[in-house]
Amino acid sequence: MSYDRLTRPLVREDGVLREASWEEALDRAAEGFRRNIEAHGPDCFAMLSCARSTNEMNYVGQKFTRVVVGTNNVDSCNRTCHAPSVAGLSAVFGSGGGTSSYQEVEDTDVIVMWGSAARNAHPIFFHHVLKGLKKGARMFAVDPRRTGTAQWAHRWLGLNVGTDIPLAHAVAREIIHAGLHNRAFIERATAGFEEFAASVEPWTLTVAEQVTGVPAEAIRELAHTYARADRAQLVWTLGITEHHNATDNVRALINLSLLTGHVGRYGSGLSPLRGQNNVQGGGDMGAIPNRLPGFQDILDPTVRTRFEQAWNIGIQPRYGLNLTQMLEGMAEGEVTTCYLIGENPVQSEADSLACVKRLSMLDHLVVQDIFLTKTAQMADVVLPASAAWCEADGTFTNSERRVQRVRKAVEPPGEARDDIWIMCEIARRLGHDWHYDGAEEVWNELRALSPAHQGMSYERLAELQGIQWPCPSLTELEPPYLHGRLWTENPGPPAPFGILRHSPPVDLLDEEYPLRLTTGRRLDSYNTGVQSSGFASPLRRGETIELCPEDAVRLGVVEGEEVRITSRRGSVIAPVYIDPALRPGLVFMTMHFPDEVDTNALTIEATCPIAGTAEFKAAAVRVEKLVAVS
Ligand SMILES: Nc1nc2c(c(=O)[nH]1)N[C@H]1C(S)=C(S)[C@@H](COP(=O)(O)OP(=O)(O)OC[C@H]3O[C@@H](n4cnc5c(=O)[nH]c(N)nc54)[C@H](O)[C@@H]3O)O[C@H]1N2
Ligand SMILES: Nc1nc2c(c(=O)[nH]1)N[C@H]1C(S)=C(S)[C@@H](COP(=O)(O)OP(=O)(O)OC[C@H]3O[C@@H](n4cnc5c(=O)[nH]c(N)nc54)[C@H](O)[C@@H]3O)O[C@H]1N2
Ligand SMILES: [Mo]
Repeated sequence: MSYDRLTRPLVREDGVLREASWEEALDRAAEGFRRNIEAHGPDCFAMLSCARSTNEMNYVGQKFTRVVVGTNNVDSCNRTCHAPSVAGLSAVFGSGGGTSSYQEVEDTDVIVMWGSAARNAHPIFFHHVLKGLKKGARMFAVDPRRTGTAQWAHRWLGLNVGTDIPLAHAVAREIIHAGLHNRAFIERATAGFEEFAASVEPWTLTVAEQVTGVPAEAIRELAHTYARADRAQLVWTLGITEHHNATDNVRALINLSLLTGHVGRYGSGLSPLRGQNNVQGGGDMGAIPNRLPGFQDILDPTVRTRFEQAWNIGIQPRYGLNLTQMLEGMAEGEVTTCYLIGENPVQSEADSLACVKRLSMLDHLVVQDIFLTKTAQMADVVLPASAAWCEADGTFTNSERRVQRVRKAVEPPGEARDDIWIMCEIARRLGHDWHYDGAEEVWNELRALSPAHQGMSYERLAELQGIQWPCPSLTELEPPYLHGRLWTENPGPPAPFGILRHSPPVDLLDEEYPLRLTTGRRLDSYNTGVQSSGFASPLRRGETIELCPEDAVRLGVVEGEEVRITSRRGSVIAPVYIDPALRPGLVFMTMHFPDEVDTNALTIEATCPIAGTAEFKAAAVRVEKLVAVS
C-alpha cells in the first residue's frame, strides 16, 4: 500500500477522524493537553520529537516540553537505535558523539565494521569506506550474516547473534597476551586496565570460538591486525545496539580502542553511524530526557540555571522518561497525554501488539506527521506537517557531528504547515506567546545557550558547507576528531575500561522456538515504510522470511512459498527467500512492510536497563510450512 500526504488537520468525533480547520484542531490539541496537565500534573505529558525534522524543530519541541508543560519527558527514536552508543561514549569520554569524521575512514589502515550493514543503510559513509579500501585499508566485518558490507571485507567474522562481548573480550585478551596493547596510552589516558585484563582472561580463543562460532584463527587475525595498525577505525551500528545489554556491547568495543590507543587521533576512532537523518541533532538539541540543548546534563546546576534564566522558568532537576519508560507509564496510567511528532511507534516498537494497547490507554493523543500513519490513525488530533528535508528551513546534524543547512525548496501540500509554526500555535494557546521569525532565529537562540554550537552562524554554515561540533569560536575550527586531549601531556579525566559480563539474548531458544530471528534493513526501503512504500521498483520484493539453503531443505520449503513464523509474542505469514548469506539456525526479516507483515509482532521488548533500547536483533522463533486446506 502507499500513503497519501496529509493535507488537512483531522479531529476525532464519535470515534472517527474527520477533517477540521486549523483553529479547531489546534484548540482541541491544546485543550486536551491542558485538561490532562491540570488533572495529573506536568509529568503525565510525553513528547516524541521527530528525528527526521530539523535541529530548530527539535529545539522548539524540547522547549515546549520543558517550558510550556514543565516536564523533561521528551525523547525520540534515538531510543530504538543509538541511545546505547551515546550512553557508552558519554560514560567513557564525557561526550556521546562519534569521535571521527567520515573523511578519516579514507585515511586509515584498518576498518572494522561491527554489526553494521552500512552498504545498505549508510551508503554515503560506505562511499568513503570504498575509497579507504581503494587506498589499501584492510576491512573486517563482524556480522551474523555475510551482508553486502561483509562481501567487501577482507575477513568476515560470522558470529552467533548476541555474542559480541565474548568476541570483543577474546580480541582484547589476545592483544594483551601478544603484548600488542599500547602501554603508554593506557598508562596516561585510561583507568582500570588491570581489572579489565583480569576480567577478559577466561576468554581464550578456544572458548570464544565455542561461544561465538567464529574460528579462533579469524579472532586472532582481527586482534593482531587492529592492534598493530598505525590507524584504525571501529564502526558499529544496530548489530551492537539493539540488544538487552547494548550499552555493555558498546563499552566492549570502546575497550578495544582504549587498549590500543585507536581513539583521539586523525584516522583512529569510534564511529556509531546514526540512523535517521537528524537523530544526532535531535539529541544535541535536548530532545532527550536527560540533556538540555548542547548535550548539557540536566543534573548540572550551573547548566540548569543558565536555561532557567534564559527561559524564565524552573527546570525539574531530574531526568524525564525515555520512550520505553513513557510506554510503561501509559500502561500504568501515569502518562495520559502524548504529543507525537514524526514517529510511528505502532509499527516501529518491539512487541507492537503491546505498544498499541498502551497507546490506546491515553486520554489524549496528538500526532503531527506528514502521512496518516497507523499511529496517526489512533490519534484524537492529527496535524499535517511540512516535510523538513525539502519544505522547511533549518539545519540537520549527521553522524560525524556535522551541522548542515537545509532549505525550503517547495511549498508543503494543501494546508500542511511547518512543524515549528504548529508547536508555537499550541504554545500560544497554553499561555506562551512565542514568535520566531524563521528558523534562523531559533538557531541563534540555541547558539547563545550551547557553547558547542556558538560559532556556527547560518552564514558560516553556508560558507563552509557545514561545520562539525564542537565549534565554540566564530573564527576558528576544531579538529575533525574528538578527544585529542588523550594524546597530550594533560589528558584530562582518564577514560575507564568497562568490566563486562556476557549475557546471551533474553528470548531463549528451545525445542518450540529453535531458530534465531534477527531483523534489519534493505537498501530499497525505509524503516516502517511510511515514506518508502509508494514506489514500484524491481528491487522491491516486499517482506520475506529469509532462510539459509540448509534450513529451507530441512523445513521442506522452497523460495516464494508462504510459511508461518511464530515467536512467544505473535505470529505472521510471509514468503520464503533463500539467502546463502545466512548461517544455519538464523532467520532474517525487515521492518519495512508492517502493513502487510508486522515483523514487530514477533520481536521482544527486553530492553537495555541503561539506554532503554529493545532487543530487536534477537527473537526466538519457529518457522512452519503451511498445511494445504483441501
Ligand atoms: N536503506 C535504508 N537505510 C537506512 C534505514 C532504512 O530503513 N533503510 N534506516 C536508518 C536507520 S533509522 C538506522 S538506525 C540505520 C541502521 O543501520 P544498520 O544498523 O547498519 O542496519 P540493520 O540492518 O538494522 O542492522 C545491522 C546489522 O546488524 C547485524 N546483526 C544482527 N544481530 C547482530 C549481533 O548480535 N551482533 C552483530 N555484530 N551484528 C548483528 C545484522 O545482520 C545487520 O546486518 O539505517 C538507517 N539507514
Ligand atoms: N524489527 C525492528 N524494528 C525496529 C528496528 C529494527 O531494526 N528492527 N529499528 C528501530 C529503529 S533504529 C528506528 S529509528 C525506528 C524507526 O521508527 P519510527 O521513527 O517510528 O519510524 P519511521 O518509519 O522512520 O517513521 C518516521 C515518521 O516521521 C514522519 N516524518 C518524516 N519527516 C517528517 C517531518 O519533517 N515532520 C514530521 N512531523 N514528520 C515527519 C514520517 O511520515 C514517519 O511517519 O524503528 C525501530 N524499529
Ligand atoms: Mo534508527
